[in-house]
Amino acid sequence: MLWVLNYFLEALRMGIFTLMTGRAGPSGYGSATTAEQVTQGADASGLNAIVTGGASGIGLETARVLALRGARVIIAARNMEAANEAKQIILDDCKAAKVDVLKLDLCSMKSIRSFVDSFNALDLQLNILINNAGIMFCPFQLSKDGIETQFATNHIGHFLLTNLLLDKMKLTAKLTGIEGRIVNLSSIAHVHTYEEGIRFDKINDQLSYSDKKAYGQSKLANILHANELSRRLQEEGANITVNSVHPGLIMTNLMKHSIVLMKILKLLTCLLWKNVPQGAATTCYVALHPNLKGVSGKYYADCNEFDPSAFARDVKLGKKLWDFSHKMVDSASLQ
Ligand SMILES: NC(=O)c1ccc[n+]([C@@H]2O[C@H](COP(=O)([O-])OP(=O)(O)OC[C@H]3O[C@@H](n4cnc5c(N)ncnc54)[C@H](OP(=O)(O)O)[C@@H]3O)[C@@H](O)[C@H]2O)c1
Ligand SMILES: *C1O[C@H](CO)[C@@H](O)[C@H](O)[C@H]1NC(C)=O
Ligand SMILES: *[C@@H]1O[C@H](CO)[C@@H](O)[C@H](O)[C@H]1NC(C)=O
Repeated sequence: MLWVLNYFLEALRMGIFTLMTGRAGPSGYGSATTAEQVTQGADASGLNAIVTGGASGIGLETARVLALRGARVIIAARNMEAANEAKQIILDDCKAAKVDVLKLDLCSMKSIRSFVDSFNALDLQLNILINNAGIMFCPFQLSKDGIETQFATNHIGHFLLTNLLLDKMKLTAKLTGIEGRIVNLSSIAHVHTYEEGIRFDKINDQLSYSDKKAYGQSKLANILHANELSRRLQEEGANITVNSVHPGLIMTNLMKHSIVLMKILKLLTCLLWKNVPQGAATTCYVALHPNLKGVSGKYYADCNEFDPSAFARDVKLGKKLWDFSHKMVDSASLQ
């Protein structure tokens, strides 16, 4: 149960009092802020956004609120039935919403490539990419490409997706003069990972696999990645920001692999939990708020900036992960 202690210590470091009371931080928003509140007055009309995992949980609420503010939203989901239901929920809430649904399985590089082909066929610009889909605490399993599934879904899948969409985002930012934004869903759980941060030589090692640490490792990878990409884009002078987010603790389908444990945990720590509209607030803040103009390579929770762990701030580790991920994608596409 070391993971519970680690999460708790991290919550303490981040200011557990603010979390429990919902008191606003320096940005004027806090843990009680909802996605609608944080985007009040924002005009996203004319913007196109992709939300991965937008068929449920925080992703669905994010998609709904972006659409409510006028954005055209593409829900990228592996379960098309759930995605179409999500689309209907959004339309019921706002008749004028512009929502499309496209199939994407982040656990399969083939699926990611065909998603990007379908998206390109729509001939749309792309302003916002929300890398939200994720899985947590699952038993050891290999993806279709032979990669441990939490690392494959949460990190490698989004790595490939982001890289394949990047040219389109750069071109959009150039043509429109509007800043592109990439938001990465990470987690407080990034503090509880393997001893070496990222286990480059043991990603697929079943014997020493820990479902909790593998999740933490993948969420650490999300931050490292966002930071490395942010550096690269700044170097190129591309008008695209990349930031990571911890959405808070929210009871969603994500908990399905450890539902009993999570329910007990929630009972004991109920004041630390948020509802879904609050859970989507930080994502929407980072995706739309004018405060974030030009801000890149940062980590947010409760709509305020925080320092992530030492591993997550390690530039060398970020570069190493970038090269490692590239090799992983290249070797999988040779098979
Ligand atoms: N809830 C929390 O307390 C919490 C805390 C920290 C971070 N987060 C992060 O927040 C994000 C959203 O989580 P959530 O709580 O909203 O959970 P959720 O309701 O389970 O949403 C995750 C979504 O990702 C999708 N997904 C999973 N694997 C996929 C794949 N291979 N291809 C395409 N889509 C896939 C799921 O689709 P299926 O239904 O088909 O599986 C689901 O729609 C995750 O990245 C999570 O790590 C959540
Ligand atoms: C976050 O961003 C990078 C792209 O820079 C991607 O490779 C990484 O896996 C993303 N992860 C998620 C889930 O947001
Ligand atoms: C980048 O985007 C911002 C915000 O949309 C805009 O104000 C700025 O002019 C853009 N810069 C360039 C170089 O296009």
